[in-house]
Amino acid sequence: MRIRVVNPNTTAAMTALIGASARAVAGPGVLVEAVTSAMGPASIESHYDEALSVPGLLAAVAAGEADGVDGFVIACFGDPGLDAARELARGPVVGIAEAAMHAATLLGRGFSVVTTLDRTRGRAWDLAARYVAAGACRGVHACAIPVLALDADPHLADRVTAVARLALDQDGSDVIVLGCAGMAGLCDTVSSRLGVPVIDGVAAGVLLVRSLITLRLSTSVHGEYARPPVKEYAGALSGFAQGDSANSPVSRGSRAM
Ligand code: 2AL
Repeated sequence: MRIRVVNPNTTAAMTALIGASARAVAGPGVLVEAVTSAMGPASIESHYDEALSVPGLLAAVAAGEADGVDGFVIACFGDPGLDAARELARGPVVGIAEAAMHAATLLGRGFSVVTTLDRTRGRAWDLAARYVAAGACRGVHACAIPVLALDADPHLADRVTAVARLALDQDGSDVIVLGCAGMAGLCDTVSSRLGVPVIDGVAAGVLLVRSLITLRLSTSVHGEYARPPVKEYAGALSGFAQGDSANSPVSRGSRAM
């Protein structure tokens, strides 16, 4: 089984961290292919970044389709391009916020998210409103560290632990969700310090996709996630038009289910 984990920002060092977290849980018989988006922002921490990360993400999904991978994880906590990726891929596609928030609801009555910058909190709330029942997400807290500063911060685990401890107290939550793919290595440390489950969406996403593939389940093409209609795309995005597979960065595969 091949699972492609796409880092939709263009920072290869972060992809290496994401790949290590994914491989640590993938299990035997699962080949994890961690790839970096070829175009877009170096990190995703605004709505603008997120919007402009989507073409690169979709190109990476299309390349995975052409290579015959079995499923995808979108390894950014804003889950950029998730619905669009589902329209392109034959296999299941899961976002890391989606995977982590769903997992959190299986482990406690309420969870808190610990994310990077304050300005990314709104997106996390939007995703919680989409994915989980009202009240399940009890708080979203920022640790005020930019995405690309995470791996160089010698106090990262301390900072995330302190913010998570505050979140548990303030929100009355039972579970912590880490709100950035760049926090992937912190679960065990923060969990052992706080005594609550701490969820990394990269690991949760890989195992969720693995489960769906094992169950021979994939995205339904019955309704909204049917293939996008064929039409012209203009300008810099002309190569993204569906139906012209010859030169397209998002050429189609065929999906049975
Ligand atoms: C992220 C993430 O996971 N990757 C990225 O570039 N930005 N999330 C975040 N909350 O900052």
